[in-house]
Amino acid sequence: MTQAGRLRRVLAAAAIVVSACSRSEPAKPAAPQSSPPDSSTGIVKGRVPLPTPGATIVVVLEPKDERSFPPQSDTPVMDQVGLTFGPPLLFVRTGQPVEFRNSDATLHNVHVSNEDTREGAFNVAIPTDGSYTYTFARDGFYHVGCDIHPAMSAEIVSTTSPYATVADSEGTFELPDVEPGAYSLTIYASGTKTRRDVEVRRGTMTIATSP
Ligand SMILES: [Cu+2]
Repeated sequence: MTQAGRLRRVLAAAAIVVSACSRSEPAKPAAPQSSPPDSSTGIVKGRVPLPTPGATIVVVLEPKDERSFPPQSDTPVMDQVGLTFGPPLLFVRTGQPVEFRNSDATLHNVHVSNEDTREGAFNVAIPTDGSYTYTFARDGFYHVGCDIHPAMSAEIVSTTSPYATVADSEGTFELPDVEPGAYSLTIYASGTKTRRDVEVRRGTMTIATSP
């Protein structure tokens, strides 16, 4: 191994030790690693162990204090194309409109119910090229189905907070542009819910998560 190669290896090992230590201590102001899109906000990253391969893990960051967020600039859309709902998982904001479309040459309906309470949100038929706009009144996970084609299904996650995302196939997630402050981070994985407090600061922070 070359001198430079050895040095790189030592530095990499040191970086691992530093990051391991910083998890158990109060976070120190981190050296800027990369420039966030807006330097007054934070980027919250983390990795969640996948309970099963391909499991859907939803991560939601909610402020501890009462805060109002600007409305969405674009209306989220759930379409029906080729006897399939798309996207299979849609994030929407509670209290803001969502558009449901039918781009198929066949009649569909959209039947939405709360996954926890089983309470129906709405059930409407949507003809070809038609659309229906609905505003979710409560945060939650919603199941989307079409009674005419029982194989069609999708999920909607409605949150008041704009900071919600889904982890990738490795369990990695990233929430950009987070206003600094005290938050509660909730991880939904295969029917389980874990919650922890997070103090978001400017720059990039990595959350250590346990199974
Ligand atoms: Cu259908």
